[in-house]
Amino acid sequence: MFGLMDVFLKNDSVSLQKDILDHVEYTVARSRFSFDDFEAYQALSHSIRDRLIERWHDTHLYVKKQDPKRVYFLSLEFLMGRSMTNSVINLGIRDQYADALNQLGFEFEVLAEQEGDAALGNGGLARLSACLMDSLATLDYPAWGYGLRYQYGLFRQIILDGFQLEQPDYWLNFGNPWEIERVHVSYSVKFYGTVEEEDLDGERTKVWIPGETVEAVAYDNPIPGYGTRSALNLRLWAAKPSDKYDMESYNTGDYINAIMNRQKAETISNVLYPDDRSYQGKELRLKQQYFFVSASLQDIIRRFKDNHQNFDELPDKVALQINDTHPALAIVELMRMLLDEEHLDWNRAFEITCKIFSFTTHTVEPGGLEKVPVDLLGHLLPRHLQIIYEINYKFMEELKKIIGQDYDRLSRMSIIEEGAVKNVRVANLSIVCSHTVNGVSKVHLQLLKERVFKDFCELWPQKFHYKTNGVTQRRWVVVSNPNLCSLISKWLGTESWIRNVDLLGGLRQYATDPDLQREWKMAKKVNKLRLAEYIETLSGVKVSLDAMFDVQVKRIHEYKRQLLNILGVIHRFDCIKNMSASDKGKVVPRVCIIGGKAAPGYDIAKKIIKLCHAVADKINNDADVGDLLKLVFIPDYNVSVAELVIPGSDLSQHISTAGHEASGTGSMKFLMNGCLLLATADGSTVEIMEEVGAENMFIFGAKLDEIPALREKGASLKAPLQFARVVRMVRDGYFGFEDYFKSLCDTLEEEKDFYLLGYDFTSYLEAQAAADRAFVDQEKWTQMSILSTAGAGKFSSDRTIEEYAKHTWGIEPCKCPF
Ligand code: 26Y
Repeated sequence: MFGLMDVFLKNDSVSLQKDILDHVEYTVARSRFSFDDFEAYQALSHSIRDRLIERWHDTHLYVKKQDPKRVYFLSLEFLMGRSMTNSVINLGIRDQYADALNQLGFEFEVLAEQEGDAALGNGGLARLSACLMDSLATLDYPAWGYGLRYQYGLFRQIILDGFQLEQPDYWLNFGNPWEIERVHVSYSVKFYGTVEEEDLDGERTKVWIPGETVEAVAYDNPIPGYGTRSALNLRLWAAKPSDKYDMESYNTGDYINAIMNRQKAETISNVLYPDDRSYQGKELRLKQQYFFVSASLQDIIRRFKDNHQNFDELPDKVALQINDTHPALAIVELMRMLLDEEHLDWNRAFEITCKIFSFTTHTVEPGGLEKVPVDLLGHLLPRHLQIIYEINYKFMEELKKIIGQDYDRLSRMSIIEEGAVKNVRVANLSIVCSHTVNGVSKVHLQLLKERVFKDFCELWPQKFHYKTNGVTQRRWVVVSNPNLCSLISKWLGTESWIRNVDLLGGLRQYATDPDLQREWKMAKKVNKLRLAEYIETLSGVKVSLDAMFDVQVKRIHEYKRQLLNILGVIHRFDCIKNMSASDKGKVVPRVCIIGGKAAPGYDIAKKIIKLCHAVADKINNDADVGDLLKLVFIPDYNVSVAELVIPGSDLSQHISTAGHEASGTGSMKFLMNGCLLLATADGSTVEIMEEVGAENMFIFGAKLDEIPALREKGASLKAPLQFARVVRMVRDGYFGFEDYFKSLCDTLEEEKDFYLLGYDFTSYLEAQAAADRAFVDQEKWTQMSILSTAGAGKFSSDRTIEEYAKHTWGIEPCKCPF
């Protein structure tokens, strides 16, 4: 008889070597006596995947048997990055694999570099989804992620002559060993057509006769937890042509055209929209949204029906989390299924639905909320539009009873926006039909109350909460910063902080210890060296390791104010140029690093990228400046680039105009890695300040409550002379391209300076000067750096998930006992 332990895959070096070689021969189909790095990577990843699958099966069987309430995390975007290193670390078999590979003549790190990023998302929201999945798995929660398997992820950013060009990211070209294709897990998703009424047992029932049917096929991605055998599933849907309803077109004789039309179905999951703010009512985008929620809900309801018949039990077994409004059609789809397929009456269906959904918003701008033209929705999903109208009608009737005939307010709160083009307000739908609405930071909730969802917050104050975002310390320290990781474990005397990040606070007591300080600085140096080599390979710019590495990496947006950063760099350059030789000796050398993608249609953001390059060209080739100042743009910023850049930074900038960043999660990654923050009091930095103390950060800029008055003043707010001077340098063509930069400079004119760069410039320069002074005193700087890491505990996604689990989803851990 086998014991259970005997059937698990073995993790000793010899077994792993055999396993890898078997995959070389039988999976990759190369000779075990001759294979290159990429083939070794493929074989290695398949060997790791086998181990993932084992745990993933065990977790599923166990959870299925226990049948607890599960959370389903619906998101149109997941930025998973690479999987290999993260997987072996979470499985606890990194060293064993490194050993086995050494025996075979390969190096783990080298093979890890062969992997491309899974970039199925734009930015913050998408990376947050990935961090939350890691925490859900680590904390043994019964959870699933659902999303779309785009053929093309976020575009690759190429820089040509300083201009951004976009190239497709065909990430599946070389196969994806981390996913499992499930040809038998597929559902039909319907579009278009008409709604008819039918008699069913004497009752009138709506029947949707679709005009098009597309098949959704599941691709499963195991998500391993750290220090547990739990592995969750991230199920991504791909569109395939359906063969179920199409006999007609074949019989008409136009065989070739019939095939071509079927192929069109696949376009639904072809490409990720590269915009992370503005929403345009595009049919394909709406199709993507519905395609993904319909397949996910069919899957979820099928799973529920395996063990249950009574839909009143659904809220006890299912929590549906919608990540921003993008999956909001799930609400309407569930209503449709309960009404038209399960034949529940309206009130029962609606009550069940509202108990199941919770909604997190990542938006601060009322203008950034999703709207879908009624005509578009009605054409694509005729039955859903009827349901939306019905929900709205009932909501409006209820609302009138509460607030009376206040028509302005009624029209603001309506799910339907009236006007020349009628729209469905997706956020209003999400609020009305969710039991909880969460913001992503403390100030974000305040903004929701005062600005974004004011009317709703007044109506249902108990519905609105916030869960401060977090990031996973597994990816952002253990995987990306092994030096710091072992240092922390050594000084805390335990590795437990990897699962219980509050323990990082234990570093505080050693913040001034000279031994820790020395080791801390050394770890930073090693990471800076790695980053410096990367910069040199990419741009040919040699940078000094003694300089302060000052980094701003994130999507390019006017509100994030990369332009303020660049203007600050120009000012620094200008000062150095005008300095006496003796003053130059006092300058703290800086390497300013900027990276990030601009949405392809976002003209001003693209100009900011070009300006960065133009300024860099000038500065980096100026003999007077030398090593005192360098400016580098890191192209194609993504998760794996972040893993390299963040550990190697001394200072990082989070400088959005107050009131514009819902949270910001980059700041948390830098903080964990002991980088000091130069920041405005916006989004998550407000809470970071509470944890690490403002004295350990460089805070500047107008405060949230000052902004409206400042904007009111507009042109009468005189920008400081220093600001006018640097803007003039750009305008007058000091960096070339004056015609091209004209419209960018125009946004900085006093009456147009919406993001208040001029107003904040002086305090920005002061904060920068404070950072310089602190850097000179390396002992003090290192202490601040240690205290930053020590204060990062709150910003683990483990804490975020615990809060969601307890207060929003009502789920408990379900830990597989073996
Ligand atoms: C509708 C479509 C165009 C769209 C696509 C992506 C709209 C928005 C987005 C993404 C938004 C996003 O990433 N928001 C960011 O979410 C982070 C996680 O909560 C926050 O930290 C960050 O402040 C916020 O801008």
